[in-house]
Amino acid sequence: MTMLKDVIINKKTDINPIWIMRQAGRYLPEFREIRKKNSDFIKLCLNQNLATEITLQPLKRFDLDAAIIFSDILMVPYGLNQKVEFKKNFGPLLGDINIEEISEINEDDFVKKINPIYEAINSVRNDEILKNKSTIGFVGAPWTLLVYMINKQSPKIKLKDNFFDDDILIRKILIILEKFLKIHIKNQIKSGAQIIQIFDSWAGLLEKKDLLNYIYSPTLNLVEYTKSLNIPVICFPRGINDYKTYCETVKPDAICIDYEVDPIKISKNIKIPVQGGMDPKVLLTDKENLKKEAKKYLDIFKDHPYIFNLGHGVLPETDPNMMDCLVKIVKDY
Ligand code: 1CP
Repeated sequence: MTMLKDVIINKKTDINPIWIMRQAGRYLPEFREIRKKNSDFIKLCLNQNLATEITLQPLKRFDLDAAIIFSDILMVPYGLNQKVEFKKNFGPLLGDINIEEISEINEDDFVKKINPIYEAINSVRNDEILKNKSTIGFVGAPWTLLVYMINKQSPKIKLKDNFFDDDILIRKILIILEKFLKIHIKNQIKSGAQIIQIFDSWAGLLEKKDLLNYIYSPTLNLVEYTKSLNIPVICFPRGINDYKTYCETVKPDAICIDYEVDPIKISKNIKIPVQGGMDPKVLLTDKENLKKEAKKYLDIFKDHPYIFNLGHGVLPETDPNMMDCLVKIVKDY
């Protein structure tokens, strides 16, 4: 059993595995080298050999305990025939939704369109470097995908004023997303993913009254489905505030926390294994501060099953030497 699974399933507290959200990506010069030559991000995600290579890049540098497959949550809207582009200095830009067209897509069309992702998972899983380490597959949570599909750009830029107006459209999309996210989860597992993480990066945008409809119940369905395939599932509802209710309602096997919540409160209130928390900006400071901040999390979760990670993705301006230092701090703890 890998360390990661041992923490999640057997609730081990004497080991602290580490992996980092967005560990494969923009802060690594070897990624930027490949990215420079591949201006179409979707095509890059669908290039089996390059996706495999990029996934393994951070593992060649650092003693991380898991690989997260190089792909994107927006590959699902892409598989559903919504236009998805990544524009430089802007982020994702999606096309209009044609609900009739999306409703007609079947499993075969969807799988065919994004099949190289599954092939990349398979080659990552079989790489020597992953012996005794975990391969993590992922999906975006239905709510976060809905945000991108309807808003058509990052809500960081602006969330449409009339976002919730077309209630019928929203309900139709959520049903379609549930079906195809399950297909995507199933195929990642079949190809070798040993753990699934569900990213709900925009969970913090909702008011409390809307959590049940948009977050709790659609995510619970995916969690139950993943568990039924005997694969542990980690949820990351960034900005949710009330992590306790989230865990009790959605029942993931482990919970990934963001950098705005108080880790002491989490360690007291939450019984399931915890992952993450440290502010990615700490990696932009100095080694002494990094040591202090990393130890803070390790100390707080000393008697709790805990997977080291950040409270959001590693920032592009991070010095890889700081990442190296972080991995060593966690391993030497
Ligand atoms: O070079 C580039 O410009 C591409 C940058 C990039 C990368 C490296 C994007 C565009 N996606 C990714 C990879 C990616 N995305 C991974 C790979 C595995 C890893 O190393 O972790 C994963 C897990 C994701 C997941 C993802 N994509 C999320 C959830 C996690 C999070 O950061 O909150 C989200 C919200 C996206 C959408 C997305 N993809 C890319 C961008 C720029 C964005 C938009 C983010 C925003 O709205 O600001």
